[in-house]
Amino acid sequence: MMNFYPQYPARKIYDLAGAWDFCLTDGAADPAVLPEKIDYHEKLSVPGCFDVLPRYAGRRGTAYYRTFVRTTPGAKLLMKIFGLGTWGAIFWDRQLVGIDEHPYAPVELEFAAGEGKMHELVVVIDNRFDFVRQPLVRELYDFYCYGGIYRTIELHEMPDFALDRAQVTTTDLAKGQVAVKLFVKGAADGEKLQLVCRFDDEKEKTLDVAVANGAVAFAAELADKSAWSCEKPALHTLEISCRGDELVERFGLRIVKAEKGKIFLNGKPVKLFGFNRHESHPEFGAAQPLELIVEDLDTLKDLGANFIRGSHYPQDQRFLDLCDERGLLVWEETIGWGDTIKEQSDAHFAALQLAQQKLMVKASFNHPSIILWGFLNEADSWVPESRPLFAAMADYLHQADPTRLVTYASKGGSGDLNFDLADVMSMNCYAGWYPVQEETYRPLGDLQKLLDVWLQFRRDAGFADKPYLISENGAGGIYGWRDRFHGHWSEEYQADYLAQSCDVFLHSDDFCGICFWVYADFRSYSTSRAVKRPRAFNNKGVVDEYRRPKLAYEVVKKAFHDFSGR
Ligand code: ADA
Repeated sequence: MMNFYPQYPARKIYDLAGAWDFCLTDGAADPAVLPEKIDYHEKLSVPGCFDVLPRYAGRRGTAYYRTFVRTTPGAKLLMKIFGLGTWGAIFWDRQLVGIDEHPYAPVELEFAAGEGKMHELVVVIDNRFDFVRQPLVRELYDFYCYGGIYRTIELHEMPDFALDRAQVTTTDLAKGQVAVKLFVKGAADGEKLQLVCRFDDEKEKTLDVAVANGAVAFAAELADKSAWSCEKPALHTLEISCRGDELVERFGLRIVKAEKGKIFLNGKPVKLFGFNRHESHPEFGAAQPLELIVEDLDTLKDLGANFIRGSHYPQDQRFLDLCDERGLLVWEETIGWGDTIKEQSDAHFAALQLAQQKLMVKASFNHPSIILWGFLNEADSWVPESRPLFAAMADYLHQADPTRLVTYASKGGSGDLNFDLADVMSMNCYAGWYPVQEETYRPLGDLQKLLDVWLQFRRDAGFADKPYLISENGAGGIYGWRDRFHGHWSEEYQADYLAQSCDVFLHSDDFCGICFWVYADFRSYSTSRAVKRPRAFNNKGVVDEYRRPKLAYEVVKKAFHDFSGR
C-alpha cells in the first residue's frame, strides 16, 4: 500500500505489487497496440525496473507486464498508478484503458471491471527515447531514465458516490483553524451532502454542505492546535464519511511565507540546508524499496540536513509521508532537465508539463513537509521565448496552492528572465567545479567571484526581497579515489569544495539556503556524454550509489550540525 494510514478504509482495494509475467521485446512499432501473442516466459517483480537486472541491463524496448486480478463482477474501478517510466499503456481484458505519459507521477484511470471475476491486466512499458511519443525524457538528461513500474499500483472498487481527496489548508495557526476543500465524485452540482467529520480523536461532527464544481468547502477549528515544525513535526488527521465512502487525510498545521529575502515557517525565519536526492539505486533503478527510503532519510538526518530537493520529478508518496513524520522540508518538482526552447515550445511537452503539475499537486497537497513547488530544472530561462511556459507553470501553482512557495532551479545566472514569476530565486551553482578557465589549478576561488556577480544582479533586478536559494552546488568525488594532490575527482577535492561551500552559504545572510548536489551517486548517461561522468555515474554524492560515505560526508555533517547547534 502506498499510504502509511488507510486513506480509503471503506473501499475494497487491491494492492497489485507482486510477481508479474514478463516479456521484453526490442520495441513495438506502436506500443499502444497489444500483440495477439506475447511470450511471457518469466516473472518479474512489480514494482521493479527491468533494465537494472543483469540480463536486461541498459536495454531499451517495449516490455509487457501481465497479472490476473479478481474483482467483483461489474465493479467500477479506479486504478492508481503511483509512478512508472518512461511511458505506459494499460490494457484490461485486452482493451486499452489508458496511457500513462507521466514518468514518476501518480496517474489515475477509471474503467469498468466488466463481467466475470478474473481479469487480465497488462501494463506495457516502453523506455525507448522517442520525443514524439514521450517528450518528458531525453538522452540528454543527466540521470538514467529507467524502464519499469517504479511504484505500486492499486485498484479500488469504487462506490457510485466517492470521496476523492480533501485538501486541508491552515488559515490561522494560533487558533488551529483550517479550510477544507473536499472533492467528490458521483454528486451533481447543487446536491446536498451530509458529512460526518472528525479531526484527530475529537468527537464526530455532522456538516450539511452543497456540491459546487465537484467539491465542497468548509472551515474548522481543531482542538489540538499543535503546529508542524522541523523540531516537532505534529501531524493531524481528518476523517470524513458520507454515503458509505470514507476518507482519511493526514496534514500539518503550518504556514510558509517568503519575506524580506527569507523563508518563514510559522513566522520564524528558516535557513534551508540539505541535499538534492535522486530516486535511484544500482540494483533497483527507480523502484525504491521502502528500506532504502528509510535508510536514506536516516542518513540525511545523521548529516544534519533539514531540507531535501526531490530532483527532478514528482516524489514517492512514502518518502513524503516519512519527511512529514521526521520534520524534513521538501521541494517537489515536475520532471525536466535542461529543456530548451525547442522542447518548451512543443505543444505536447508543454501540455504534459502542465498536466503533471496537476497530478503532483493533487497527490501531495497535504504533506506539510513540502514547502516549495518547482518545475523545469535548468530549462532555458534566459531566452524570451521561455516566458509562456514558465508563466503558465508558475501561475497554475500559485492559483492551485497559494500556501506554498513557487520556484525553479535556474542555470541562467544573471541572464535569467523569469525570476519575477518565482517566490524564491533558486540558482544551480558549480563554480569551482566546472571550469571557467581550464588552466586554473584547484579553482575553488571561482565560487565567491561568481556569487558576487549574482548578488549584484539580484540587487540590480530589484529582487533583494526574494529569498535566494542555492538549489545545487557540488563537485565530483569518486568513492575510494584518494589523492595526496587533492586533485579533481578525488574524495579530497570534493571534501575541500564542500567545506568551502558550507562556509560561504551557511553563514551568509544573502542566501536562504544551500542544497548540495547530491546526496548519493547515481547512474547517468548511457551515451558518449558519459565521458564527463566517470563510470557513467554522476559522482557528486557525499555517499556513493551503495550509500557508502565519502570524505565529504563528515565535513558536511560537522558544518550542518555546528550551524544548527549555534
Ligand atoms: C545540473 C543539473 C543536475 C546535474 C548537475 C551536474 O545542475 O540540474 O541534474 O546534472 O548539473 O552534476 O552537473
